[in-house]
Amino acid sequence: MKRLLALLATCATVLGLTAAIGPQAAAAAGCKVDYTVASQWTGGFQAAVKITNLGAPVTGWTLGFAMPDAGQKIAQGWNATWSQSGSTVTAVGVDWNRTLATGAAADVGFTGSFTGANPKPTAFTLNGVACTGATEEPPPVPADGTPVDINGPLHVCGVNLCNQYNRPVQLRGMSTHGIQWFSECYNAASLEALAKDWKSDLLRIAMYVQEDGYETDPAGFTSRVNGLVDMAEARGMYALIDFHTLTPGDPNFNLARAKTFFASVAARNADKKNVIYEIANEPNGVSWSAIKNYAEQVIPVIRAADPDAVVIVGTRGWSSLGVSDGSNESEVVNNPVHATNIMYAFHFYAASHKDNYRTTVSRAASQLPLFVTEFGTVSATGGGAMDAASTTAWLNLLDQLKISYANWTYSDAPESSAALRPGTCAGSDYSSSGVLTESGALLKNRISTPDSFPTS
Ligand code: IDC
Repeated sequence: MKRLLALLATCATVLGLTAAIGPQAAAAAGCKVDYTVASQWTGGFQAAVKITNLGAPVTGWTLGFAMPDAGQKIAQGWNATWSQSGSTVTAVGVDWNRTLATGAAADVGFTGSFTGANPKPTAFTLNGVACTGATEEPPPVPADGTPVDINGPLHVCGVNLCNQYNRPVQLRGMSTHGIQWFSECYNAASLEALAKDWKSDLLRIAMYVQEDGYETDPAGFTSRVNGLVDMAEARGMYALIDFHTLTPGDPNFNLARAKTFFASVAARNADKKNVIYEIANEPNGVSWSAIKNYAEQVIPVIRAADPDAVVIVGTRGWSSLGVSDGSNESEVVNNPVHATNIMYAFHFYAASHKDNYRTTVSRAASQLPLFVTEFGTVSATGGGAMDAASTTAWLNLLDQLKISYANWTYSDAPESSAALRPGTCAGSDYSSSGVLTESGALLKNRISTPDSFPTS
């Protein structure tokens, strides 16, 4: 035993030195250590030590603790490079466990000798930080109340959407289909399910202008939009009023209609906390300067009636920031709309728009306030197979960047982008899992997780 301990002491010095000059490990804030005496015999014992990283990921770690009794000595350790100096014990992660993601654990252990009662060590450090078993930041406690109760009126702060505490928030929700076609899908039961079961933060109200939409009955469509704003408000959801221009792609074609419509809805809803205006769904076949010109005529009309609401401007190439037309966000960055409290729309369809679009959004998000007012889990036709992997990559990116989104569509349209199975809106059940399509199930799963809205 003496020889073994002497050998260990020599190794400890060498290994201790190696650790000191080795690559610097990032500090782990937040860790938990479970120390168990797995077995014990006369004068000897075996300990199992589980180290859980509750902080940021680390690419190297050093565990430190003190043996509580002078007679306790480590003999042989595994899964770490162990050393002991007096009562101070150090274990350094080895190749196969030195990288610990948040929440990941390393199991290490050793055999040792003892002379007294063999008490267990109680205080541990990981990369110098005390392991209290607490995470780096306590997980967000969902605040009570609806999204609108908690966040109040919204505004743009830097590149983010901010709440009444001037803190960035991400809204996650659903878009209607064209309300001229699917009005039976938007009723008390369906909106109740969206607010309570889906925990949706917002409802986008897609009011087509053409295709039997607004242009056929301006007063009727204006009143239907207002009715849906009220239904969303009553359930604590934000309402995104979408002037759903699509064909023709030049929003200036509808400039006069836009001015009439927005003057009316902005005056009527000016005192509400929950309204956001989206002035042109998807400009296409038109230059950014023409879109900007349209925005600079419509925004003052809204501001005259409702000075503080957030306004979202569509972008070139079907709201792709120009990417679908071979351009990119620089045309907007270099020539932004002259207005405050505005954001820019970005749309994607996960099966059609992938890495190059994601790269653009990642880059643009540090320069432009972005809002994904529409996206699909399928192809840009609104049909075809759902691309779960691309959808997940997109939603993870949007979560990370705190970019708000609305999914196309909360409807029972006979196309794979719809969240509800055909026939759902003829019935009264919007809550059971049986009414969901594959896309609906994925989205409900994603949207219904707790929001982390800051409240101070
Ligand atoms: C699609 C609908 C489809 C409808 C078509 C034409 O899903 O039922 O027949 O519009 O009105 C968009 C548009 C959105 C499209 C959607 C899917 O904003 O109106 O809806 N899409 O094609 N941009 C990219 C895809």
